[in-house]
Amino acid sequence: MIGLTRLKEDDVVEIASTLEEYNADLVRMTGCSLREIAAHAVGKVVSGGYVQNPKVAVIPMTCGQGIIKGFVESVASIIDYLGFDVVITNSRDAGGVAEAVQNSSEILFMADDDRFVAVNVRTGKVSDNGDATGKGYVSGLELMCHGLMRKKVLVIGAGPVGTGAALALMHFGAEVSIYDIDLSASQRLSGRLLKQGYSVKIETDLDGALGRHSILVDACPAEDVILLRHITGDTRIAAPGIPLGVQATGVEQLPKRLLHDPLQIGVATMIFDVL
Ligand code: PYL
Repeated sequence: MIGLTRLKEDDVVEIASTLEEYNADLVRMTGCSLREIAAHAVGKVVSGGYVQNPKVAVIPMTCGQGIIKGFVESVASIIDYLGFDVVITNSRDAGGVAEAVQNSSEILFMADDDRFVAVNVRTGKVSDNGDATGKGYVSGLELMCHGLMRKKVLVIGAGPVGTGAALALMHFGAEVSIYDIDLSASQRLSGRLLKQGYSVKIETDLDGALGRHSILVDACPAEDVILLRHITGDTRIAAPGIPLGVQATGVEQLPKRLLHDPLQIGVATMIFDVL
């Protein structure tokens, strides 16, 4: 599997300080807050407070390519913004896990180079960032489009995020087409969905497919795949992919119709996934 795009310090450095502004953007684009989008993604109703307010710990992991400066701080800031009691452990790796459990944290967040997970140590529930990001972005897209029932949606990228998005789109009743630069990846995803009773159309010509779809999920790690000429007045884009796949001149055409962030929607959906 192609590894996840590894975030850089520049991708996360401004997250904590712009959460309020980003949340206002989400409300403008979808009518809902980050918290409401995440809860909608996992089918949970959001009350003002939470019946249970679990303690959350975010654990730095030094394995593989190691720490990303600002990563755990950004994750913790999103969780704090959503109203949860969150700490970053002083220890890292196994020591961090031990510290979190010993300080009675119920939900642990940690990421190595291959997986970013949230685990609920009380219930055993696990949420993977790829799947949660796909679900969370589709939730925002569904709100932005005022429903996706029987609407054609093109998913670009059949990796973990694209897979989570395709499953969520099926849940919302959309007609899903999938494109991946690796045809076998599209075929694997199509086969997996067929086993769950869903059929997706496989696209092999991205340019043609972009000409035939106005609702898009950019779940691939490439730049400039969605060009200005592909964008119309009806275009709506959920773009979890890092870096952003929409050409810069196209972004200007989409002030309120493009969802894109490096971590916020994914992390918010993860915590609601394991509550
Ligand atoms: C979770 C992100 C979303 C996109 N790519 C994923 C990524 O960058 N993964 C690597 C995360 C490494 C974190 C490092 C730390 O600071 O704890 N181990």
